[in-house]
Amino acid sequence: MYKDWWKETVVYQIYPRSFMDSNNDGIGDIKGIISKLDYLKDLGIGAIWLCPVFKSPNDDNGYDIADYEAIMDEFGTMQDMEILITESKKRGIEIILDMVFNHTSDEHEWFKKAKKAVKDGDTDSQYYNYYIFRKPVDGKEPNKLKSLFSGSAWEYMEEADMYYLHMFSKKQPDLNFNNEEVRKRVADIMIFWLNKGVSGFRLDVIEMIGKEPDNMICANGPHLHEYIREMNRRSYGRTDAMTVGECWSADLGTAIQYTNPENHELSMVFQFEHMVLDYGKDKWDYKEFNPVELKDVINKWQMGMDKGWNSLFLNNHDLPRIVSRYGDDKRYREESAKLFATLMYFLKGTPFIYQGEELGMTNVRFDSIDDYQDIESINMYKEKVSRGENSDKIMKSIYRQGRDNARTPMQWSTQKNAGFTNGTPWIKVNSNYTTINVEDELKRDDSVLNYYKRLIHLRRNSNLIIYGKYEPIEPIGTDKGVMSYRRYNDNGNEIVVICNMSANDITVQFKHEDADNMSNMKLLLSNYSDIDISKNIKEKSQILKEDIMKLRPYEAVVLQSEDEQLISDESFLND
Ligand code: TEU
Ligand code: CA
Repeated sequence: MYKDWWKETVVYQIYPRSFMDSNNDGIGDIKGIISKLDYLKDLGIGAIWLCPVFKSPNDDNGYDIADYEAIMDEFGTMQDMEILITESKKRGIEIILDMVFNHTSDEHEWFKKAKKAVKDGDTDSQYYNYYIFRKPVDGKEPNKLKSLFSGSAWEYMEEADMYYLHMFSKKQPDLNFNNEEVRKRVADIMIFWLNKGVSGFRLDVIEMIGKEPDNMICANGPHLHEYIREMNRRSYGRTDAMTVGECWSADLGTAIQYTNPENHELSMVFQFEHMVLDYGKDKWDYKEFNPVELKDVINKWQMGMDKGWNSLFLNNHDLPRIVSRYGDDKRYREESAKLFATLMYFLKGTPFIYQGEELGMTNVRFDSIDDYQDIESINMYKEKVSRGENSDKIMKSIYRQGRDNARTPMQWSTQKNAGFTNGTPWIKVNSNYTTINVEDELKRDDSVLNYYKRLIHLRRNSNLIIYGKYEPIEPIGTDKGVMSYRRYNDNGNEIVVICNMSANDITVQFKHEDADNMSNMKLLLSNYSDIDISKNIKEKSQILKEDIMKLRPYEAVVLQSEDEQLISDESFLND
């Protein structure tokens, strides 16, 4: 790979358990992914972020790793993994592995040995300090730290009269990164996978590895950046590998510290400021989404990340599907799915598309909590019901924000189980697979899937979109949920993106100089299929007099400067 290749690609995130099942056990697997590599090549992506495939008891669907250098039985074998890496590279697709180092599974060898050492008081054991054990205080938990999966973050070990820390499930004990031996083992694991040909890592909750639990510090600890720089030096920093760290609490300042190449830490981070706009007092307490807030947050990160590099995403395996969350999956499903893709993927940064997003897949509603699989939702449900809260209200919060919304099986066709498996799927398929699936959308020119193919193709063939400068275009009176911006370079090439992020018809009035500039531009892309780009090139790009443009619900309009030849012949669509 060449340096900074990851700035010029589009990444596709696969949640293996739900992507494609090749042996009819109802669980997605690596052979299933291999069988869909041509689909991904055709989509135009250049890298796969693969959620954890390592040996795991699946308490948290693979985010509880029992052996970082072995493949989970349900997903296949190390040979399957090696074939996936080779076959992906043949198609110009790099593999990015999801590494979970904040914690291991309690079934990891390290934890078994650590528990024994602690029980035996064997302080000479190298494993004694691999995890975070504390004595009870007044017969209780060492402090009030809470797990993100409900309840205390401390689990009592009767046999040793000790507690161990777990910021997630009790089967996910936190590693002690203050122990240099642990940091060395982690670096060795990344070297093992780099030697196998992977091209980078997504680093799970990396902001938590420097935690100081005795001072109630769980993220952004005092040694965090020191540990990341050390990790960089010892492993991936010696290669062109891409790294992206999951940092829920990152702000602009810390994101620049993580991603400024002069700091030798990470290539990118996933920050979540645009992904908590409908959180009330917490994730489960709903607050009405206000598109103006999304515009302001995106503008802040686009204008502010001058020294670093943004990741661009609205979906992942932990988040509800954006078309249901910020869009409208009833009246304007396809328009709003395409709208948010346009909004995000003409920005500056690396796009991360989550499996099924390219189809406009939606959230799901299962009748019973028993149909849900996600430990976060189930633990929350049990905790709140035990406190006497109304179960219907709790279920509504799971419908909105539950992680299983993103984990229903990929919808390939109208066949049984959406073509995902001939067995019984580990989680129910969303019943709308009969109308939302790859097979149908490949055939329809105006489908969400073909829109994504155009977007990805344009993006990967345009230095202007990848490296061009960014500037917001503030219409006059910007409180209506319209977001518009321009991308431009020094030789006058320019793209203008105008997005109505609402379900209403909107009349936008631009400042005269902006409207004047746009009126000389050509239409490049529209998410409404009644605008035939070739024939009505002037239609939308003619700003009506008085500098006004009318936008329909969730309408996106992309203009390009006269001399910019970004209009691609559409032949690639039928590759
Ligand atoms: O997620 C970290 C994390 O904090 C999220 O679980 C978040 O708290 C919650 O999902 C908000 O919706 C990472 C992984 O992405 C997630 O799948 C794992 O469950 C978690 O770490 C533990 O490894
Ligand atoms: Ca399987």
